[in-house]
Amino acid sequence: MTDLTLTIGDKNLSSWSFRPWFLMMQAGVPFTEDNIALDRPESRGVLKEKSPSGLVPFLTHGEVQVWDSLAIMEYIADLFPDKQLWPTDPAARALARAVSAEMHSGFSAIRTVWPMMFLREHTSHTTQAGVARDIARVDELWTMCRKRYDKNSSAGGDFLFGDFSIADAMYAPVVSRFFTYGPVKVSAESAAYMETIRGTDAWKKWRAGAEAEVTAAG
Ligand SMILES: N[C@@H](CCC(=O)N[C@@H](CS)C(=O)NCC(=O)O)C(=O)O
Repeated sequence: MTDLTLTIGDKNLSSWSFRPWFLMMQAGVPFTEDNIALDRPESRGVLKEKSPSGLVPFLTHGEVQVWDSLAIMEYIADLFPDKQLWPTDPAARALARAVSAEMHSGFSAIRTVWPMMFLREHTSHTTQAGVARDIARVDELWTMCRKRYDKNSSAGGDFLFGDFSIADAMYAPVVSRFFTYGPVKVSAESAAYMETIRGTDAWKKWRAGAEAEVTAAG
């Protein structure tokens, strides 16, 4: 198979980049990483020249270029069916897609007011009404999924749908924000889920990469 190259932004900042990188790393999909530093005088020009959408992330696979985090993850799921990156049960898969789509198109208050700053924890912040509403909805979704697909269910596992899936990658940057701007009040199921995500190898590797980038930037 032709090599996959995933182009991403700064690991400390780029929440959209985090999603497909986290998915591919956690699922053991081999890929080459390319980086475009954001928020620099030259960033816009580099993005315009290299990226189909002028944004990161984007995936290059031979002649194929895929932009947009969710489209990239769908493509990876198609390329590697054995990895079962969506739940196999149709009802669970439909719910996982709905939960992922809700993240992709919603939660604008969290995304605007609480930008991802991966390396920071317990940052002083404000919690506006919109943010509180978004937190409550995320908590509701996580709690519902964890209760439905807990260890005693046939899917059995610690992720949103039991086994690791695209839905977990969609919410990984939210987990980061909840640590950065926390402590955020969530259910016991959601709190345990956040620790599951923070305990993954992919999370630890992304964190190490973010630290290295910040150190290199001085
Ligand atoms: N909906 C897109 C959003 C991509 C996006 O907004 N990327 C940001 C970085 S997190 C970006 O490239 N910003 C650069 C800029 O606006 O100049 C996706 O899911 O990939």
